[in-house]
Amino acid sequence: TGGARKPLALSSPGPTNLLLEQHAKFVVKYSENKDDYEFVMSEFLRINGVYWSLTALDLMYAKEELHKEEIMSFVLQCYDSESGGFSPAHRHDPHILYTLSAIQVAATFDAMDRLDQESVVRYIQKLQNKDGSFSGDIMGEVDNRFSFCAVSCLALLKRLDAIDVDNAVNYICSCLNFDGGFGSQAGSESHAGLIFCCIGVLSITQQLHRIDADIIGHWLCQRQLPCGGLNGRPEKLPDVCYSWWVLSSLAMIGRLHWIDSKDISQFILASQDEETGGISDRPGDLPDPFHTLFGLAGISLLGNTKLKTVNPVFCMAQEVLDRMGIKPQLLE
Ligand code: GRG
Ligand code: ZN
Repeated sequence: TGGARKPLALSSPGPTNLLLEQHAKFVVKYSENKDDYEFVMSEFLRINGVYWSLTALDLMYAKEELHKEEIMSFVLQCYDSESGGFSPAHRHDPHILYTLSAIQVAATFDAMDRLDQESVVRYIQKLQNKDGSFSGDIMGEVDNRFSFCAVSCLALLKRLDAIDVDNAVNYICSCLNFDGGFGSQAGSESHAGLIFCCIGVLSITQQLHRIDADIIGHWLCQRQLPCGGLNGRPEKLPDVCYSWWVLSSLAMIGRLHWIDSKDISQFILASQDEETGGISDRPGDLPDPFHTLFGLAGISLLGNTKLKTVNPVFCMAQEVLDRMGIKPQLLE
């Protein structure tokens, strides 16, 4: 394939080593930049930004750089006791997306006992619809991302019994497309991010036999472009975050070795910012905590031993899941 690959190869090789210290500094600085106008607009103010930053640091063995008590008090400020859900920030509206981030942060800090677990479980339970799907909040929008969030929250809370799991899985399976992939709802176009969510639900619920791993594995491998990076669906640009959505999906179905790991590593490494630290969506763009986490998590999945092992389903350090005794299904 060498000849065909050249025109779209990486134009400049960029960094080729993993710049761990710079990334830890980048993430910590991001979280401390509180007076900056840009900070007000930035992700660390939102609870999902806290999850990205904390998990990135944890994978780099640098979680202690963040102040546990300060962060847990922010998490609890995001709690909406009326509904039982978490909002992105104090006095905003609760949503299942932010509820997952809150639980992931609490789990990583070994602080699950600070949550009002019964009320959180009830919040999630109420979001399940008759057909097994999940709404993201009281507005009612249905999306397989929300099924993933609901099922992972309940797995972390050890309360999967609170929902109709069979129905949740049946809904996911009803979204399977002819190309072997999944979209956001029944009939929607296949997308690597949604495939991650759907395979994630099947993995947590031990139902991976319901999909054809070969067909979906091929679709996922076709996301790799000549430059080494992966896109989320055909005809789209490569993006570092898809290294995570695709590689973790392949890892769950035991097909990670199907992809060219040298080329994808090189693409992620080339997306590092040598000056500021941090990883961006593709070489030459500005770094952010989201792509820094998913770039690092991808590199961890590919076996880099300078990072903690990441769990492909929860995108958290494997040792956190081990400590909690949570074991999603992974195909050989
Ligand atoms: C705990 C790791 C973890 C995740 C939480 C929210 C969530 C679960 C997963 C999100 C998965 C994801 C990235 C879905 C993508 C949704 C989507 C349809 C994006 C399309 O966006 P475009 O069109 O991007 O801007 P492309 O790259 O397709 O052009
Ligand atoms: Zn991205």
